[in-house]
Amino acid sequence: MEVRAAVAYAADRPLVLDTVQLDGPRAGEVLVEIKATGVCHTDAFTLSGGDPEGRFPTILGHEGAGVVVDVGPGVRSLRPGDHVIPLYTPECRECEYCLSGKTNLCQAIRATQGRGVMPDGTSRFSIGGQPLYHYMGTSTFANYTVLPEIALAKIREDAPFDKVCYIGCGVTTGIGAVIYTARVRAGDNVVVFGLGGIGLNVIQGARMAGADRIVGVDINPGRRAIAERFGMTHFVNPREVEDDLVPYLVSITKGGADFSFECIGNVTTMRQALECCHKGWGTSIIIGVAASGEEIRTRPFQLVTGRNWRGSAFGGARGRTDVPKIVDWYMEGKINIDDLITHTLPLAEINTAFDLMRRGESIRTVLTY
Ligand code: NAD
Ligand code: AHE
Ligand code: ZN
Repeated sequence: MEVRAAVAYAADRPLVLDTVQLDGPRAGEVLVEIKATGVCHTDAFTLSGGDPEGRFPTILGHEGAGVVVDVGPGVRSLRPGDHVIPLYTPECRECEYCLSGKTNLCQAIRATQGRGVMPDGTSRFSIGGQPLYHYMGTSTFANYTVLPEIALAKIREDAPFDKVCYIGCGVTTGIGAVIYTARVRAGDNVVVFGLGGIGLNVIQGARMAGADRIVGVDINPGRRAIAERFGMTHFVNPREVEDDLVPYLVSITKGGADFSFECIGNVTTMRQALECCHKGWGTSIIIGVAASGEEIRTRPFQLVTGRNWRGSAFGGARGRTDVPKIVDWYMEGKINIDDLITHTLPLAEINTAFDLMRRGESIRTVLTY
């Protein structure tokens, strides 16, 4: 079939709205009509050319929501009409990783996903007979896409697509990092570096967990008001701190953070996030994605003296199990998504969505189809 897609033909170039060819679902695959998608910083990161797994030409996008249109042979858990959220971290419930109970990083299709193809090694998208790469197994910047069954969470039908698409990445990544990865407890002190589409969800998760001090760090003063609305108790603009940032954060958190979260993707702030943690037990969680070739540094003594460095992908959430629950939390008013979606635009204005993010003017832009 012919579908409408924003194609990334090359790194660091604007996306081009084009009509592309999409083949139907093969065994174990599902055709989904995408109704809405968020634009995450990771899409911009890959488009910039900084992602070692970035391949072009491709159809980016990984924060979508839509409706099942058709299923391939062998698909049992979904049928046409089901409402779904695509999962860049699938959940097969059969691989060693899923069965371990220790991680959400299902590996069933990770290798082909990283190469921009479906599990059988081919692409469903093409233009003029030339294949286009899939992205993160989702490619939600198209009004129809094909995904493996294990990469779809079935959600309730009364949930609005243009809001719950954000659960496909940012909401789950931020809230999940707090409750699934860190397991923040009531009374903990938390520091959040980067108050964008992810960091504000970390703030929201920390408030839900009953954290005491929730310190937000951002160079954009415009983030203060919204972060306070979501539960931040102290704002720190590093450009306004006269002495070193780390001791300042240690003092605000009464000896150091029980948990810190890096939501920027900058290796300097990753080091600061570790070093502002409490001696003896503080844990820093890296969420931000750093560019190809970057490495983190610290004095090993920071770890010898009891600080811990960890990471979190998709908030540690098991997609098919946890995403429908997070949709319920939204529908029950337990989490706020609406106020983080600062812009809603048609797909045709996708390049504006990237510009708004780069200029720090949006938290999340949602594109509708
Ligand atoms: P965003 O652009 O919306 O937010 C980034 C924020 O960081 C902005 O508010 C910006 O002002 C602030 N910032 C930039 N440089 C800073 C500095 N030096 N000091 C303090 N603040 C600074 O981005 P986002 O969508 O929230 O994504 C954040 C990061 O998380 C990105 O690296 C993205 O790729 C990554 N991410 C990771 C996962 C995961 O599963 N691990 C999921 C989604 C996004
Ligand atoms: N492809 C990059 C890494 C990108 C990355 O870390 N992706 C996160 C999700 S970011 C969503 O906005 C993730 O889930 N990583 C785990 C995984 O298996 O990809 C690279 O460096 O190669
Ligand atoms: Zn994302």
